[in-house]
Amino acid sequence: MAPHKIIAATTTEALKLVREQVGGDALVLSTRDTAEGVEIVAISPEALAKMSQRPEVKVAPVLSPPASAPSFSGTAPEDKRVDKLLAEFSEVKQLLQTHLSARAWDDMQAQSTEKAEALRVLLNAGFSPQLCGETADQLSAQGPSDVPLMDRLQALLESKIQTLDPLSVFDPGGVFAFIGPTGVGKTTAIAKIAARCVLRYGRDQLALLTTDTFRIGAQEQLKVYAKIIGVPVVSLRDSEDLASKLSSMKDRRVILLDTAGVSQRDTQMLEQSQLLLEGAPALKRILVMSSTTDLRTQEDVILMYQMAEKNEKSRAVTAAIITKTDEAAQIGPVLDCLIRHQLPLMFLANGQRVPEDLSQANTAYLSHRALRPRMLSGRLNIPDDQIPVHMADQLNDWIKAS
Ligand SMILES: Nc1nc2c(ncn2[C@@H]2O[C@H](COP(=O)(O)OP(=O)(O)O)[C@@H](O)[C@H]2O)c(=O)[nH]1
Ligand SMILES: [Mg+2]
Repeated sequence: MAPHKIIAATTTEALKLVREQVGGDALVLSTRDTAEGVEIVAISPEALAKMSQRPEVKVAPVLSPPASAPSFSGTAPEDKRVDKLLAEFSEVKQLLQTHLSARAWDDMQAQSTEKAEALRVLLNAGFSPQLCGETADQLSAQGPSDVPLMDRLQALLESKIQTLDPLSVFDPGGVFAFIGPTGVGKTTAIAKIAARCVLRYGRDQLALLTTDTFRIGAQEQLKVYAKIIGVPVVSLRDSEDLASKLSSMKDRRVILLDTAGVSQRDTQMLEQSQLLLEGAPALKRILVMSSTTDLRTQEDVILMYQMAEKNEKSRAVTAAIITKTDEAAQIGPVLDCLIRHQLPLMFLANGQRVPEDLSQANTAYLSHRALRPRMLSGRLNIPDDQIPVHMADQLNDWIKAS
């Protein structure tokens, strides 16, 4: 159960051996260059836990121990010391991982300039380290090719975006709730889609509903659009209301439900999810995602919605809409979330005009634009020497693939 010392010609090989001999979750304790090659000392988490267990010392029963006798009873100061050690250990681990990542990056640049270039392009386009690592691996697995790198990357990205024909979504009919945080463009998207539904199914086959009773004026916005296209709008307040309103609209083929613009971290979001679950169990969810939202916030939104509606297949998101592609400098982050969560993309909204600025998802356009961010300043690009820091957590994946 002691730490393992492993020596190999390159860091990549040494880490491969660590993975094989100590396990995928091995903790690297030290690394250095030796005459025989790169030396890595690693330990498994189980062995570390065993080593850090406090010794069980049997103290002879004495009536009054001497004042200087050490205490082994697991006192609070002792616990603090262990916590401090663990915190220091995790800091050292982070440092080593970044250091190893830098070496793996050097190795990669030396061995496969295409793979390194692919990583550089994808990271600068705003994709997550996870997707960057995976896509660069796929590219290098294709082997040598005469096709330019950007074209190959574009094709790879394109193949990862799932799309859905809007007709297949709305033709069967039903209740469609548009969900997403404040200001992403839900109401505007509903207005654009409603105009298309009127043309396809007729005015008497469509109704608009809103749960957006939180903000003054929110319903007015929908009412204005509804008036223009000549369809009714109903406001909802509680779950009973929703169920009864829906049953009174059985003759309508498509019902578009506008939800309140609440933060994903607000309790109102949970209340609203509950209202939809109870009032319309068969409802389909359409997630509206703005391309101007940053990667972490977008991820947070998706995870919070998943938590609010957990464990029910029927509650999964049916389709996604990406809005504000006209405003975003880069669309990598929103595409990244779409791809990693396997959300089928239905529409793209590229402007404020109702009903014009809405088009069916075009994967070739999306991947082309994603790889060529419209940044005015190249100064925001990630410098080469910082790439390993961004990719440190992906280190294990690199080693696995190489
Ligand atoms: N530039 C741009 N603005 C949009 C787009 N979609 C919606 N908006 C604007 O974003 C703002 C918020 O839209 P709204 O539909 O009220 O968002 P909601 O809170 O999610 O319902 C409004 O000013 C819309 O005109 C789009 O695709 N591009
Ligand atoms: Mg709204």
